[in-house]
Amino acid sequence: MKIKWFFPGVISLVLIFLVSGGCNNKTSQTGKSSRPNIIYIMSDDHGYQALSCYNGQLNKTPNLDRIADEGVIFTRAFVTNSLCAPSRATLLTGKFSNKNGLYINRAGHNDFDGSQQTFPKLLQQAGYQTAIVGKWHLKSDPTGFDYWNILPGQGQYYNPDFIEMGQKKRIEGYVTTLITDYAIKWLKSRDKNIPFLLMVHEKAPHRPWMPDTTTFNLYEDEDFPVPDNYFDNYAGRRAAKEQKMSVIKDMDIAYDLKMVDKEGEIKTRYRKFMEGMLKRLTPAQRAAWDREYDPKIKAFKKMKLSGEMLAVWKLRRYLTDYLRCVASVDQNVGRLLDYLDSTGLSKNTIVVYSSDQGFYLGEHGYFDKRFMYEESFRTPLVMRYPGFERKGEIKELVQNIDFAPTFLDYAGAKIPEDIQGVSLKPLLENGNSPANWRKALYYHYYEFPSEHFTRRHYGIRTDRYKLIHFYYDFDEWEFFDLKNDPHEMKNLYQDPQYAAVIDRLKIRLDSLRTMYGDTLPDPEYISK
Ligand code: SGN
Ligand code: CA
Repeated sequence: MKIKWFFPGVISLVLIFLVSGGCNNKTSQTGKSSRPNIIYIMSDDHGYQALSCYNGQLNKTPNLDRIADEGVIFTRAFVTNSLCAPSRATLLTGKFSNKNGLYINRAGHNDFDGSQQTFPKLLQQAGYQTAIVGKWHLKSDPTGFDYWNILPGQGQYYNPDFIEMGQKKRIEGYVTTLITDYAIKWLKSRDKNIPFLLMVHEKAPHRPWMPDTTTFNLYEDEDFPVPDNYFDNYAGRRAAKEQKMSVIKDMDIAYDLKMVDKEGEIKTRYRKFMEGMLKRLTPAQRAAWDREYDPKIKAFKKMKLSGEMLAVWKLRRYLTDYLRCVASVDQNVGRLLDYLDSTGLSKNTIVVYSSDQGFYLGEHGYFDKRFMYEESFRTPLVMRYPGFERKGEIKELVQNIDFAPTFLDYAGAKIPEDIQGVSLKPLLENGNSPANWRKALYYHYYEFPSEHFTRRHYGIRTDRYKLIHFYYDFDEWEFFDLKNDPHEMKNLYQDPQYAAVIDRLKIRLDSLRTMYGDTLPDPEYISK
């Protein structure tokens, strides 16, 4: 206002133009913008096997499929470090862990340095209003957001606490619905004259997979298919064998699978944690919960399962809860899409759905993530925007370092040199894929020793091959020919037939490490 009063006429128009971001901005004098809005939705631990648009046989996700049907589906989208906090830091910065400083989840080490450059800050500088609702998991308060309303830590499924701009409050309801309520509320209250970035970060379907009572009718008695490698013997793969994320051995019957019997006869290591979570439920929620689980508990106790029968029961019990959590995510994404359609926002809004990483749904006998094997290295990624020329499947290798530059590119903002990802715009705007797209991906996982005991490792993946180096307390390489062995069961590292391929891959791996600046030994603090 002051500026207008002080500099009348043409000068004030020029100033408004410059203050609002200059030529890149495409903001008209009325304040209306042709730059797209961006809604980035990220779930937590949603494996691509549990979206029907990825030909998943497990469930139906009509609303997530709608994004893919109206837009694009990436079938080779990957993360840099398959763990929550590191993925979030990569998303915000467009950089690998070794550059953004966030390597692991462990308490005390997942404080994101919020003073560094992030894409929401750059969008703000370019004239966007920015907001984030839902899981944050980066310890330090969000920076670069005009509005934030986050879950503390991992958050709770039922009646969760939210921290809204620094104020903590317990809110009654189911987390996925509440996050969507807040997202829509913010969309309604925002300044309608300037473009926005809204990040919607789900808690679901993270462990311990507590479904909403409204989904209890789904997947009852469903005989989910058991993956071919559920009973993997891990021959030739020591790190794959020595983990602690086995459904059979490590999944807790009371905590993970909700067999908290009233008689207290089912005594497990983590039972008390589920008991604690159930205390949060209102009497009505608890009554609905008990109506669902009590008969299951009774039947389970009666069956006295063991061996293979118990193993398969555990997997199906796990999948039922997991997929019910996914169903809530799908329904709530539908609510958000309906809101965008009904307000006309769909016309000028890029909608992205992804996860912080993939997840094992029994493949290799696992739950959890962390490994560079496909199920957790990959992540679902679907996007829609009327401005995309490309439709359908995109097979190019993309990674979560690419989000930041893509969003900046669409906003017409400058992409800083130090961002390590590349904009996906050339893939989305042309009918054909660019010839010079990346041909190999780099990965580095650090959190060991830790909860699921996944060894530190780094590696390279090309269209066809994968080479992984496990290091720290032992030194072992794994090599897979994904064309012949898509489920990564045969480590061919010692196979002389592949010696030349492996030598070449090692050279490419070294050059990726150099390119991404990841040549130093792991930072000292991780070892403590
Ligand atoms: C919790 C889970 C782990 C999970 C990590 C990281 N245990 O610690 O199973 O690997 O989160 O998940 S739980 O008993 O607390 O459920 S991440 O998505 O945040 O990286
Ligand atoms: Ca996660």
